Amino acid sequence: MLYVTSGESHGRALTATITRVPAGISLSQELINTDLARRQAGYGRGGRMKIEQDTGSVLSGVRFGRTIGTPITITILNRDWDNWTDVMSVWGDSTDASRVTAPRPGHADLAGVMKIGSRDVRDVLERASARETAARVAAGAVAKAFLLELGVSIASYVQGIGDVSLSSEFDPQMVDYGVVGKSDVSCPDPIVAASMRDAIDAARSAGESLGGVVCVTATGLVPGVGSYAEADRRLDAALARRVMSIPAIKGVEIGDAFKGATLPGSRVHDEILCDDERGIHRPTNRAGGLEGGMTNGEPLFVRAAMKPIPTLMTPLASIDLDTHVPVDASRERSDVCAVPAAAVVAEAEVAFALAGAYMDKFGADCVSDIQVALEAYRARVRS
Ligand code: EPS
Repeated sequence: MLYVTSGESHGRALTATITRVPAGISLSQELINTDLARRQAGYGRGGRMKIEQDTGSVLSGVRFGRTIGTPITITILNRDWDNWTDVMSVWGDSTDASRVTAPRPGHADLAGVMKIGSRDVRDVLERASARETAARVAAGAVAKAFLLELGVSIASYVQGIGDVSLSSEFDPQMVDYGVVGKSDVSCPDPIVAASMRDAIDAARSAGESLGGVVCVTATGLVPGVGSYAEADRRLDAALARRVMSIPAIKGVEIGDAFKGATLPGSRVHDEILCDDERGIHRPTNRAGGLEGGMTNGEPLFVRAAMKPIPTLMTPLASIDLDTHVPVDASRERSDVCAVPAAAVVAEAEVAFALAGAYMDKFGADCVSDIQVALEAYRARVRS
């Protein structure tokens, strides 16, 4: 299952087209819109989220609530388009007044205008904006719905915002997603969540922005999805590539990778046990559910580090592209912190990585055939 998105941040609409979709996935408007609403929420979001109320309209590929094995196109109209029809006009000529000429350090602005030969940063920033991730989340709802048919659920929480973080001893297997769902910073610990909010308030007052760390989990996985044999089928590689493709994500970790790099092997690897009640099982899950490029049947844990948003209300130094004289980097309305939103986007990317790997192993055309293949595999592994 693959997707492609289109659309500019202040253009008319965003679209996602999802291809290689098996027939028979049960889908609902609610499934799509719930994740879109989760992506919009979160403490630290800016004024844009008060304007938008993202709704995914399905244009193709679904009939009577089920996929029919054809490409699915979903559109999300930008309500803010009404305020940008001049600056973002499809036809006519631009006016100098609408040009942006002071690239923001940390954004795609400078390398982008060099790359495409433009003298207007807006040609770049409109697409480099994380607004595009709304379309990814709509697409991700299809991948998640497919995985649900196979007993796989995906969730996420925020581990850290700025220098406020859950303790390094925090066990991700103990997360109560009920608490996470009620937290406006998506943090499972209410005391840490309060400190995260304080950190966001302080950043806002200082004209600053904050990044953080999110953790995505998938449960209900069978072992052996992915590959130890071929580099491009290793599931850890697919997960890292997909999660890394999210704007502002600068690092990806599977399980306790970075902590494990500092410890001896005996304190890193998860022992293999077996008893009558649980069958083969692991007393710990430091590997984060992946060994040898494959799922091992334990819950998957993927973490991602998000850099602070580059648009700063107290701007860093930049230059004017026309004159090369020093100026403040441009200020656009933006978020102080979008880490809770990034967690929802990361869920979508993890869902696509897993959906692709499941389809490689169990089939690609029809959900009920895939379920039969999965059950036969489960039975063989059990025996
Ligand atoms: C975003 C929409 C944008 C920003 C933000 C993400 O809306 P606007 O530019 O109109 O305020 O709030 O964009 C960025 C973080 C960025 O770096 O461009 C969204 O829908 O998520």
